[in-house]
Amino acid sequence: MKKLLAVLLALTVVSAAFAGGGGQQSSGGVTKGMDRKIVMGYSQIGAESEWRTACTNSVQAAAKEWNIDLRFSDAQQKQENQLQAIRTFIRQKVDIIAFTPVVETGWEAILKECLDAGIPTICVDRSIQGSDRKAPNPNDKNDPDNWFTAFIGSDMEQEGNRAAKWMIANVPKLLPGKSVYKIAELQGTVGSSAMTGRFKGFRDTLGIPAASATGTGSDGKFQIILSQTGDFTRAQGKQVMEAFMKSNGKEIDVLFAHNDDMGIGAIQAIQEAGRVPGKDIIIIGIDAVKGAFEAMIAGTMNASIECSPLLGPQVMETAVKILNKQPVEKWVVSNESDFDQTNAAAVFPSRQY
Ligand code: GYE
Repeated sequence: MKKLLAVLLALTVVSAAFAGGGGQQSSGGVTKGMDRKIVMGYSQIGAESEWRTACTNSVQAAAKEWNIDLRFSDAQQKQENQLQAIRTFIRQKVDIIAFTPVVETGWEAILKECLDAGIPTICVDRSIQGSDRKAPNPNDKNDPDNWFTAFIGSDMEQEGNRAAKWMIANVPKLLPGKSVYKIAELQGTVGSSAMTGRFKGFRDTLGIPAASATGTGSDGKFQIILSQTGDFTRAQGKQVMEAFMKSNGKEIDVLFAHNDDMGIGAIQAIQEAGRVPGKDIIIIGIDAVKGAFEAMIAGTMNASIECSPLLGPQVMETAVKILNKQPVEKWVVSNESDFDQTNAAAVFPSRQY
């Protein structure tokens, strides 16, 4: 039985490391900007949201475009699968490794293994604990910013700030005549930088201590009454919102969802509980995916804070620079906007994801 399990596990690791395709067969030629074809191991988190699918598509398309041999691995949301995939990449002696850490902690050992093997790493989208993504002291081995070469992605804390700012500017106009607005929050995957950053940024702008799940902002007008994780998925967003509607359905004025997928799932739960999403309960999401635009145009969602998943081209460009020993920014920040019902219809046709 044990042997059988070991064989099965080995098979899953191998297939996990090669799942996803995306140009792993070398089709010859050289990588753009290089004198040879380079191999990139890529550890993606999974396919939990529309955002993630758009990110994966962007990475796979960009690898083709740059003629990079991409070994793409889907971790199905589990850190242990990511660690196994990265170890496989080290064994295969790939030229460079890119990865999105599902949660912030638990990366020191594996990243040091990459350093020891002389394989540079690019951290994509989510960051690791203790990293401020600024140039570290090269002699301080304990500074997490020394464990990877470059970070490419958004400022999650700022996204939380932007969501709160949109709420402060718009909710009193949409729901006039209230002295306190009660907020329910759907958090992303617990312990991921996308969740911790958005959680903190939202509270900072309102003047609520960053460590408290619930609480009232400094001007007394906004109160977070409920906050729970929906793990960034539509299904769980709906489930948790159903529970929120049961316990506090009549009180909730605003839903802040750490991503659009959970907000979209929650729309259904709100309708099923007999309230009108987008009117009785103002919904603010993050990502600005197609589904959110459709909901904004239909009037069921109110705003979405853009977080760009189109990171592929920057990942490939940065990889080539690193391998050519050219200087790269420690943090390549994405360019983003905010959208709501006033501009959704006009912008929708030009959206790429
Ligand atoms: O917002 C969410 C996804 O890490 C920025 O992960 C990403 C987040 C994104 O599942 O939809």
